[in-house]
Amino acid sequence: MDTKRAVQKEMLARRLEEARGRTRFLLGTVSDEDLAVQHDPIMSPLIWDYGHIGNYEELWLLEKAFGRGLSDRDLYDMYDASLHPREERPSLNLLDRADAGLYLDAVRGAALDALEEADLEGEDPLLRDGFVYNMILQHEYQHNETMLQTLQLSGSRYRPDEPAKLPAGDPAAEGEMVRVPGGPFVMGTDDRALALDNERGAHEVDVPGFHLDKTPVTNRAYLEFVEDGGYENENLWDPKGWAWVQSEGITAPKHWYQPDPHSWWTVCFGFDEPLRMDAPVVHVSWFEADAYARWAGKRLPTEAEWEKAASWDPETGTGRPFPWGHEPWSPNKANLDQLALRPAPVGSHPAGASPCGALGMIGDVWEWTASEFSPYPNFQSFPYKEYSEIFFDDGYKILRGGSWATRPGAVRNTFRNWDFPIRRQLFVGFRCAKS
Ligand code: AVJ
Ligand code: FE
Repeated sequence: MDTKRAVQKEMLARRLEEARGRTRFLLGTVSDEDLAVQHDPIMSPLIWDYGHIGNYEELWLLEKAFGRGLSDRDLYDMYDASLHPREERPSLNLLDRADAGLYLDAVRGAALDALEEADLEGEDPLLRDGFVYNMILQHEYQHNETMLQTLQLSGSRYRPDEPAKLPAGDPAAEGEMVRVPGGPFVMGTDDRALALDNERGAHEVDVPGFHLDKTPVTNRAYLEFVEDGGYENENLWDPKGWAWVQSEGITAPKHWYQPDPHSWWTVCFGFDEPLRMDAPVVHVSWFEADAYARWAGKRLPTEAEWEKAASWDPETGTGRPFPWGHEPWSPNKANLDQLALRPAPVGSHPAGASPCGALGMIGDVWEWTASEFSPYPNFQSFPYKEYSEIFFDDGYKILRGGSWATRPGAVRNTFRNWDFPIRRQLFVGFRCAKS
């Protein structure tokens, strides 16, 4: 085996170990009781995520890529997300922490054995360039963020021993807009090693020139909308959004409250704290983002506008994988990787600026866009319809850019996330655009 392939396999093996370390770190903070409870009807019990991470690895890596599954069908069935809606998951006979731990170890041992023999240069598109390994890695990263959403919803106290320190913000960046020049750019990618099916293929899109907020909307700006009666003004809302705020009695972002009529506080992983005015607003629905944008005389950017602002370098006429360029993430470029527990003050990562000068495109908060989750031209489902295809054109809105809770290997300029427009459990905010 040549050295390049040996190094590639060694890197994949290390990443698999590193990912598992994070999964176990997150679960290690949670009591057995909290692991088994369903904290919210839209989330799984954390113990389901744990077993599901192992079963996904078994299904795609051992069974599909190598034809060497270990478990019986009942176990596959139990952890198949498309067979069991979340409300059913607590009543399944799930593996407990100790048994799930043994199961994940058995799968992982077999996965590493298989990696030694894998032909990463052959014709099999699952194995070629390590695609299936990268897919299961990203799956574990994605569930790590889901697990943090569950912990935040649970109200249980969660605080790692050493939270990551965040740099100071730049007050001058708040409220500014940058200009993105008009013209065609290349959206999406043809990459078949890392990219997931919905990011393919690369295609030209002509995006007229527009202005984009330099940073995500802050708590300070959002509070002005709240205090200006934004939640009582029907004219600002999409009709479905208006029906939603009315029926749910929604008057502010999720987790906000007023301990007295003059102050606004929030709950961050079980700890009460005053709102940090210079940080992006988080835990807002698409409907709230859309209403704020109308109030501000702006609109949400389309998905194509977002990607062009994050990636397109007019000087070279090419796209960048990350706003700052081709280099991998480092902590000075963006607030990612889960250990800060919150978005940073806006303007705090100037080294992560995109070519047009937009800040915080990756990290801090996911950003709602105006666009529906739809396939790109020439989309081909791979390796399974349940990753993307079954969700297309079904009322999901696109989110871009990852959050502080996203692992660095799970986000890039082309990455597409999606959820329903009423959802607020995500670490999600937004920024506005103007034609
Ligand atoms: C891409 C985040 C929408 O969590 O629902 C996890 C990813 N797919 N397991 C989700 C996913 C299968 C998915 N999102
Ligand atoms: Fe999953």
